[in-house]
Amino acid sequence: MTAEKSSLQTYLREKADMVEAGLKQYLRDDYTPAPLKEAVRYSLFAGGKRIRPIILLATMEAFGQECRRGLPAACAVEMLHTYSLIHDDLPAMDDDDMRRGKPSNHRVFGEAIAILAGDGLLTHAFETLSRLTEMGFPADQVVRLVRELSRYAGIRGMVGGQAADVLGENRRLSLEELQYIHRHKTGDMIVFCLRAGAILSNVDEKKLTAITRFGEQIGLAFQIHDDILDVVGETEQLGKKAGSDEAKNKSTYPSLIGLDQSRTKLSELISQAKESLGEAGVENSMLAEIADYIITRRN
Ligand code: GRG
Repeated sequence: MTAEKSSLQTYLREKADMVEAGLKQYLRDDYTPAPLKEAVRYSLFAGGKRIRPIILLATMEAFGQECRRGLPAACAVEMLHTYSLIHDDLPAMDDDDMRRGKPSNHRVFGEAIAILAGDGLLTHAFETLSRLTEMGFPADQVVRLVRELSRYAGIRGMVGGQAADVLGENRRLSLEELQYIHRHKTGDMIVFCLRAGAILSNVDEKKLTAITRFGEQIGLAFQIHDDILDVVGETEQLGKKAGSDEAKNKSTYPSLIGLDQSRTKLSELISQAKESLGEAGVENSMLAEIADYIITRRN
């Protein structure tokens, strides 16, 4: 069955299963102490959607590659993403008790082990990424991805966005400030996934630029939809407490421009994103369906 013919749900399930198996393979069990191991496994296998690694694999397929070869990069992204969720839930950050439908990591294992589980996943992500060499990718391509992941997850990327978010708490932000936070905190990891899939497919600069733009557009859309879900979603379905943005006095798209305008902005972003896909020459790939899924998902 080709990727185009399978339904989106089947496609997401198949790819999530591939990621699940890869995570087990690359995490391994050969480390101690046991509470650290349990805390790492608790969050990594707590039922995340795996949308970031799926985007990376789908990008490789869109550019005609055998996506399994990108599995080390896909798993590295999910490890890094899971670290960011564990740290985001800590009392010093968002102070959330629930994540992925379960008590958050520090509520089960305590703050010290939760911080270390996050640190461990962040570090292990780079060991996992380096395993691309075992898939036959040349060292210079792997080093390029190490640099890209450091850039998009680090101080110029996700961590920078998170810092701006923390510093902006309890203050009404301008739309520009909020967009900056969303672009970096959430968007940059999605941009990395698209760029990594494209780089591993050896695309030219023009296509890389177009696919990066697609990532920026769906990354912002992902977070705006997340803001909307926090207002209209149900705690049980979300797997975390609904209404927490308002309770924490956070600036969000709905709080700044209202629900209707937030939805309009979402549709605009997705149609622009599809134009970017066209410029990258992959408008008929699963990436187009994933863009639609991002703004219709319920959790
Ligand atoms: C503390 C050193 C240090 C760094 C902090 C915490 C952090 C770095 C960054 C936060 C990044 C963050 C939590 C962004 C929010 C992105 C978001 C919408 C997450 C939810 O992603 P989903 O919906 O969740 O893909 P699942 O559970 O499906 O994986």
